Amino acid sequence: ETAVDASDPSSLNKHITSILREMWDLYESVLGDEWRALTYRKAAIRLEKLPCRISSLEDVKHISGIGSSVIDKIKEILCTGKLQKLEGLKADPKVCTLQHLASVWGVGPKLAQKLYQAGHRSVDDLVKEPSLSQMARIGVKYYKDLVQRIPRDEVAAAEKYVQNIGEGLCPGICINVAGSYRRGNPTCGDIDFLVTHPDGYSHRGFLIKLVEKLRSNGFISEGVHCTDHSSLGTKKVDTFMGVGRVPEFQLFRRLDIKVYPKETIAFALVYFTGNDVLNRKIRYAAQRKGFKLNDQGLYRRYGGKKGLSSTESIPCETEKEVFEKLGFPYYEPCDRNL
Ligand code: DCP
Ligand code: MG
Ligand code: MN
Repeated sequence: ETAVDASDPSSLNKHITSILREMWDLYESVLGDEWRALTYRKAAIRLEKLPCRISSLEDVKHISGIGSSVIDKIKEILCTGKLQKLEGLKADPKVCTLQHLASVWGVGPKLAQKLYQAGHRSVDDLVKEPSLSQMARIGVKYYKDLVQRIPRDEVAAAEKYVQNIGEGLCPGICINVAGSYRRGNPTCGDIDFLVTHPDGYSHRGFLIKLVEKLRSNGFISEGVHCTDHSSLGTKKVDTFMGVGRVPEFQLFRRLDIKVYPKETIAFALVYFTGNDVLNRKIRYAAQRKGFKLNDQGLYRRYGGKKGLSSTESIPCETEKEVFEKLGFPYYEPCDRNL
């Protein structure tokens, strides 16, 4: 029996949600089945918000918003304490190996399959694989560190450090960590820096200078600097993805740095604060209202759901404005863990 912490409603149904979460993770990161992953994810998060413990089949009747196939799985968990389907997947040596390979940064479910077919069975094997992308090679090299979660105080130290370096290179530059850190999570998977400049032009060419400086002082160890075709974006976004170590800390961490002009920073902030489930909801709300939303803007759409959209974004200076224009209720960052 799982211990129940009365102060935390999400622990009330851990006996069910821990299994649903395992299914979610397997489908998403190992089997590459996003739809099934989302189904389990939604169910797990729904149950984690229930104020009461589900302990009998009778209780299941009162859960709303979960499809019948997952309801059946919840019933099975209640009756037997486990889920046959999960037991089967976990007992499959191929699934275990795929899970191990896909836990490398830069290796997704598809590549894990390919590497498996090429005969690889462990992350150590991958050192010898010549076809790996630069990102996956970094993922292999720093594997042991990158699987560790990052405590908030380390992210805070990283933010302060990079802010100082940035200010020295370009006065007034605005650098903040978004992602799970901004949502207030106790630990983070990576550090997501967002950069802009209030004068509207000094952000240009800044990323190269920043990365160069952070490399020379040993903060950044390795990484890839690219001009990203952002999600459906009309313009390109200056991006760095790599690995670094915060001064006074031990482990190498994943770093993402993205630079946006000030006109688009509100949209970027919404997108990179996430989480991804909220982003999906907001995008969907935008679509219903005849808009298209991405990390760079909010565009009016002509001619139905798949129709063309305007190339000029509707201006928004703050996150609140973005939510408002969509008629979407405003959520504080700490309430964006959907
Ligand atoms: N994002 C998204 N869809 C994706 C990937 C990312 O909408 N497929 C957005 C929402 C995320 C944000 O970008 O919150 C940052 O991406 P991360 O992968 O860094 O995720 P988080 O910071 O939310 O979590 P973690 O602690 O795992 O880094
Ligand atoms: Mg992150
Ligand atoms: Mn990230």
